Amino acid sequence: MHDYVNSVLESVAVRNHGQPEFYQAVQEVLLSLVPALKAHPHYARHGILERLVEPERQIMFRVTWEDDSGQVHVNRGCRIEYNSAIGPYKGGLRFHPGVNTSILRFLGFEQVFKNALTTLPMGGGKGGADFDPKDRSDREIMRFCQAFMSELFRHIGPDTDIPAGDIGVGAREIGYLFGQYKRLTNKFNGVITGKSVNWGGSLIRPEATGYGAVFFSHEMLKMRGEDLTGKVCAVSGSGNVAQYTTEKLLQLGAKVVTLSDSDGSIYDPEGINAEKLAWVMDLKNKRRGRIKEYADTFKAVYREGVRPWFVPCDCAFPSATENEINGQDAQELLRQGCKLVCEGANMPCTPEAIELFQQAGILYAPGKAANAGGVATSGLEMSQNSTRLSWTREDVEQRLHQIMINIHKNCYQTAEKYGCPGNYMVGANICSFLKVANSMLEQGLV
Ligand code: NDP
Ligand code: 2IT
Repeated sequence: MHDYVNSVLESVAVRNHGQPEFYQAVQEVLLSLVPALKAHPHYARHGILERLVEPERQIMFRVTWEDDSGQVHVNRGCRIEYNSAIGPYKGGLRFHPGVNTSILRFLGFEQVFKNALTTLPMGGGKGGADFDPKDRSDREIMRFCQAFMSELFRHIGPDTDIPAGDIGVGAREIGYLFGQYKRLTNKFNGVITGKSVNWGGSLIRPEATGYGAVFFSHEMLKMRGEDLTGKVCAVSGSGNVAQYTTEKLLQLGAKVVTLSDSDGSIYDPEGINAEKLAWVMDLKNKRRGRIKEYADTFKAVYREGVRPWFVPCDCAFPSATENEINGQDAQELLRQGCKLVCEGANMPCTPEAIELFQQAGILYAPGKAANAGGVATSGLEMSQNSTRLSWTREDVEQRLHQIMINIHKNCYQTAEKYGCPGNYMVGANICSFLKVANSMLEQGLV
C-alpha cells in the first residue's frame, strides 16, 4: 500500500506543479491512510485516492470592481467544488492577497474530510479571491462582494454549493454577498451560512469555530485526567477564531496571554480578561485596527513580525493561518512547557512541527477535527433554514458541544483501532476517509 500511496503522491506532484500547500495537505492525509488501505485493499482497485485528490469542478472567474477614486481593479475569483459524496459542496470563502490555486485546493481538500467528521451531510468546497480587504472602505468592500457574487451566483445554491466565511470574509462580507445573490436570483434561501441572525443566520455560528476548538481541547485533556482550569494558553490571530477561542478559554478558567495579527504579536502575562477581549473585538471588528494598539493601551509586550510561540504556556491554539508553527517554533513551544496544541486554523503546523509534537508525546489536535465546529454549526444553520425555524443559543451550543465530543471520540477510537493510539491526526484522517470513500463506492463511477 505504500507503493499505491507513493504513486498517487507522485502524480499529484507532477500534475499540480508549484502548489506546495496543496501537496502538503494531500501528503499528510495519504501517508496516514496506509493502515486503512492495508485493511481494505479494494479501495486501490477502485482508484479512490486518485479520485479524492482531484476536485470534481473548479471555477475561475474575473472580478472587476471600482474603488472609491474611480480606479478599476481586476481580481481573480475561484470556487473549488471538491467532493459531493456525502452532501452538497460546503466550505468558506477567503479574501486575502495570498489566495491562489494551491491555497484553495489545500483548503478544499481538507474541507472534504472535516465535513465528514461533523457527521452532518455536507460535501467539501472552498473559494475566494486574491483581494486585499485591508484599508478598503465599506463601499469598496460592498462593490467587490457584489462583483464577486455576480459570477458566483450561477454556480451555487442551497442544495448545490453553500459558501460561508473564512479569512477576510466575516459578517459584513456575508451580508453584501447574500444581498447580491438575492438581487440576481430573486430567491431568499439558505445559499450561504454565517448570515446575520436578523435574516436567517444561526445563533452561535460566529462563536462556533473557537468554542468548538476549546471543547475539543477539553476532551483531549479529560483523557489525561486534566482540564483547562488555570492553564496558560498562547493564542495566535485576533480574528473570528482567535476571539471566540479566547472567550471560551476564559469561561472555562484558563488564562490567555497572547494574540497576534499579520504585523506581530502581543504578550500580556497578566492575562487577557473579558474586558480586554471586548476591547480587542471592538478594535478588530469595528475599528479594524492593528493588534499593536493593545500593547499601547494595556502595557503589554509587542513584538513586531514575530509569532506568539516564544512565551511560557501549557497550551497553544494557532488560530491565524497555515504554516504558522514551523519546526523551530515547535521546538520553542516544547521548551516553554507546552503540552497541548489545538489547531483552530487550517493546517497551521508544518509536517516538521507535527512530527516534533508527536515525538514529544504531547496532545496534538489536527484542524480538520479541532476546528470542525464552525462548519458543523453552518450545517445547523442549514437545518434551521430548511425548516424555517431558529433554535435558541443554548440549544445550538449544546448541539455544537455534543458534535465536538463525538468527533473527539471517533478520532480517538479510530486511531486506536488502526494501531496508532493517541494519534488524533491518524484517527481524523482514517475516520473521515472511510466515510467519504464508502459513499463514493456506493454511488458508482460518477
Ligand atoms: P479572520 O480574517 O477573522 O482573522 C484572521 C486572523 O489571522 C487575523 O488576525 C489576521 O491578521 C491573521 N492572519 C491572516 N493571515 C495571516 C498571515 N499570513 N500571517 C499572520 N497572520 C495572519 O479569519 P478567521 O479567524 O475566520 O480564520 C483564521 C483561521 O481559521 C484560518 O486558517 C481559517 O481558514 C480557519 N478557520 C476559520 C473558520 C471560520 O469559521 N471562520 C472555520 C475553520 C477554520 P490580519 O488582520 O493582520 O490579516
Ligand atoms: O474552514 C472552515 O471550515 C470554514 N471556513 C467554515 C466553512 C463553513 O462552511 O462554515
